[in-house]
Order: sequence, then C-alpha cells, then structure tokens
Amino acid sequence: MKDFTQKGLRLFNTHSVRKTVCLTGKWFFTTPENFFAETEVPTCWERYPSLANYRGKGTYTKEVEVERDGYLRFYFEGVSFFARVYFDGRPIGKHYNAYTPFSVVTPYVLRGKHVLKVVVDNRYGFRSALHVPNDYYSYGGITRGVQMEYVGKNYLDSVTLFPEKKGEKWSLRLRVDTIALEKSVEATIECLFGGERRTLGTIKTGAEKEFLLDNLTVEEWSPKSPRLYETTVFLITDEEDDLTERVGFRTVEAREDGFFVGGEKIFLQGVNRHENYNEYGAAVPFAAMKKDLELIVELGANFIRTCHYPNDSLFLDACDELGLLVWEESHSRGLTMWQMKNPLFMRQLQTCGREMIKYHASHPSIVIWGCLNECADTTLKGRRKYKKHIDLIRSLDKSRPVTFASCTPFRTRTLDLEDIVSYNCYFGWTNKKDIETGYPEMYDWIRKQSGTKGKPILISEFGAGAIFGKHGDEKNCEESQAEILRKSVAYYKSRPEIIGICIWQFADVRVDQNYYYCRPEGIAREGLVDRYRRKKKSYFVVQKAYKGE
Ligand code: ADA
Repeated sequence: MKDFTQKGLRLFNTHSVRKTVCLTGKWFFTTPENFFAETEVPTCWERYPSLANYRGKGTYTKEVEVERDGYLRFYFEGVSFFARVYFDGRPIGKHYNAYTPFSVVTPYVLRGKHVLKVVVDNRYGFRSALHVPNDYYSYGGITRGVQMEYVGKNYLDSVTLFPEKKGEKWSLRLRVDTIALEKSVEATIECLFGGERRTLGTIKTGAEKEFLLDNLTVEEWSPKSPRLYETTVFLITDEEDDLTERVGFRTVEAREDGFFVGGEKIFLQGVNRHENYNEYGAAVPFAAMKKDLELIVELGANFIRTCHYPNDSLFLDACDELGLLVWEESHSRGLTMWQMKNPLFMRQLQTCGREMIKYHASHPSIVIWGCLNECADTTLKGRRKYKKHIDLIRSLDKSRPVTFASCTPFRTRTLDLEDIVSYNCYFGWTNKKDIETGYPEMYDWIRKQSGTKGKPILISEFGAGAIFGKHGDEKNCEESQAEILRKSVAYYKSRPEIIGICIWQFADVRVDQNYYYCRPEGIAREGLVDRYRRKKKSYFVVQKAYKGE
C-alpha cells in the first residue's frame, strides 16, 4: 500500500508562515473521582479499565512553552464530546460534538511557560441532542489531534476550496474566513497555486468572502489517478498569515443511469466504517487508520460511508490520496421524533453540518453529503427538520449530491428532499423478507412517490452479524453472515437502478449499554472483520464479489 507522510495533524503542511506546534503526546489527566494519570493525547479514557464505562468529566492539562509574546490559537480536530478550554485558568472557548474540528484563541500572552487545560465531558442528557445512547459508543477524551499556532491580530480561520468546471476549463472557488482579534482592517488575499502566486482581492478581516481563481489548467482527480493540488492562501496586512488546503479537480453526478466521477461511471461498492478501533475507541491512531484502509482497498471497495458523523481529516486526507470515494455525513443516528424535539437539536445539527463543510469540503474524495441516518423521516415535523438541514448543506455546497439513509420504506415522507434515494435494507437478517420479494416491493413503492423520478437508488446499509470464530449456519455464525452478504451483493449488483451498495459494516464496534440486549457482549458484530481486524468468512466472500471474481 501507498506510503503516507504525516505532517502534524494532516498529510501535508498546512502552514509555512504561521508557526505551529503539534500537541499530541503526553498530557496529564484527572477526573473528579481522583483518577490521575499521565496519558497520551489523542486518547479515550475508556482505555483505563476503571474508566471503561465512565460518564462524567475528565480534565486534560498540558504545560506549553510559548516562544514569543502574542496570540495563540489552539486547533482541536475532535474532543468527545463537550469541551471547555482554559488557558492559565481562564476560559477561552467551548465546543460540543466529538466529530468536528474547532479552534479557540488566547488573549495576548507573554513568552514563557503556560498551562492549557481542557475539561471534557461525555455525559448524556438534555444538553446533548446528537450524542445519545446509541448503537455505537460515545467515548470521552481528546480523541483527535491538537495543535498550537502562533497567530497575529488578523489571521485566516479557514479556507474551503470548491473546484468548478466550465466547458473544458477549471476554476477554483475559495471560501476564506478570517478573524480580527483587535480591529478589523482591509487585507489583501493572495494565493499560491501550481507554483504561481496571484493576488485575488481584498477582504475586511473578521469577515468571510469568496474569491475565484480561474482559467486553470489542471490534471483531474479520479479514483485511478488521484491528483491533488496544494493551494496556499496568504492574508496580508502589516503582517502575513498563511493557510494551505489541498484539492482535487473532479465533477460528481448522481444520475438515474449511474454515479459519475469526472464523467466516468463508477459503481459504488463500499463499507460503512465507524471511527473505532477496539481499545483505542474513537481515538484511532493513524497506523490503525492505515490498516483499515489497507483492508478496505484489498477488499476491492471503492467507497466508504463515514457512518454516522464526520471523520478525522487525517483519514479523509488518506482517502484523497488513495482515490477512494466517500459519503461523509453530519452527526445523528436513529433519533426519534421525541429526541428531535430537543430544543437544542436543530442548532447542534446545523452547527455540525456547517463545521463539516467548512473543514472538509475541500476533500475530493467526498462525493456525497449525508445526514440524519434513520431519524424521524415519517412525520411532518421530522420532515421540516430534514428540509432545514438539507437546505443548509445545499446552501454551503452545491457541488455534491445530498442524501440520507432511511429504514422506513412505505412511510418515508422526505424522499423528494434528497438527490439519491438511500435505504438501509436488512433482508434475510432483521427483515425476515427474502431479498427477491422484499426489494422489488420497496422499489415499486419508491417509484410511486412524488419527487423520486429520475433519482438513483443507493443501498446504504445491508448485512448481518457474526461472532468471529463462531461457525455453523445458525444466527451470528460466520457462514450465515457470509451467505447473506453473498446473496445481497449479487442481487443488488444486478439491479440497474442501483448506483451503489455499502455493507453494514466494516468492523465490529462497541455499542452503548442500551443496546446490549441485541448485541452479544455489547459489541455490534456485523463487521467483515472483528474489532482486532481479523477477517471473517464474509470478508473473503465480499472480496470475491467486489473484485468480480
Ligand atoms: C441501522 C443503523 C446502523 C446500525 C444498524 C444495525 O441500519 O443505521 O447504525 O445500528 O441499523 O446494526 O442494526
């Protein structure tokens, strides 16, 4: 497999002007119950046996050596799932949701030693509408990378890149978000692309603005040839700041007759992957991510769904480099109408969607935006919330199709809102109907619903459980799982209206206590590999089918 070079929190340098310091490594960790340890960051506290089921607060502390007077920005790739950040004891910011990046900035500080403290909380309850007891575990901890950055009084907060094709020519739309810590000033935006530095225009710092880099001659990104371009934006005031993002040029179309990337029809064959690796929990080290990607590529898959939340940027960088196609979804799974009525639900969901697009839309591997997996799509009140969220996603990015995975055929009231009709189907597993009867019934119904004309179908989940090493033809055996998957892949691949399939799921994962009743030992066992990435029979069966052997 390809060799990756990790540079800080990403696979490329994000700054050359702005000085950054990666804060992964040793931190000090305590809980109010007097647990204390020198710990690794990123980490989940569930790695400690006495905290394996702990819901509460945990405090991570690190002494940082600051080299010069000025402002510091701390960028967090993910903290699970409430974070409050303190600098020398003073609160400087907070964030909710484990799965999206955020940043906080200090007041003007003097060089010398300082203390960064992050109070993390993984308690459920009214304040948390998206992290709820679920069929995957919501861990506690600083679960992804952290970086300290020396910033001036005006700096770049984010750069999001949207390639656009007009005729044979490409252009690049740059959404630039800036921060003014003192007063807002007029700044110049320059951009370095393909070895050429150009002035794009001006911006009032503290604002967000779009710029266009046009008339580009580029090599397109495709799964076979995933060509990437680093794009550096400079913010010029009396100081200079920079931020590099990476982009790939490709079009994406979801049509009735197929899914097209750069005009080439590609049948999406994929896996649903939770960001979870046995005792590492959600703090998946890069070496483990690489192992997953190796197994996914070896499987013959070309598609990954980041069920049910945005993933670590590092993982998406690797997908960009490998030419894998990704369905990334904003955070939520299986929420009932009652849960969606939490007054914080819409705000937390929209924030997650906004952050997902702001930080991830530059990734060419992401070809579909997803949302609201198996939530209340059968009610009118639920529909309104689906619509609001989908409208938000479309308003922020018009270049990718939007969908959501539903499990309620015959009752869904939201099909007209999406670009691809996606269903999670468990024929032969939790749905007792045979696929040959069940699927055509569902398909006939879909085609009769208004707003589905010309829309392709994607089977966003299908599968069955198996305990690694359990053999036989009864439930939860490797053989019975393999047979359900063999039959399903063959059947779905024979249906012309289906543009893609996505197996539930890549690897076994830990679930929340509320799901123990249907999950042997608290583990969801539908993985093609177990939590240690040992291949089950189904892995080989799917590999044959995906590789067309
Ligand atoms: C749903 C859901 C998944 C998982 C699956 C299952 O389809 O989207 O997250 O819970 O069911 O295993 O039952």
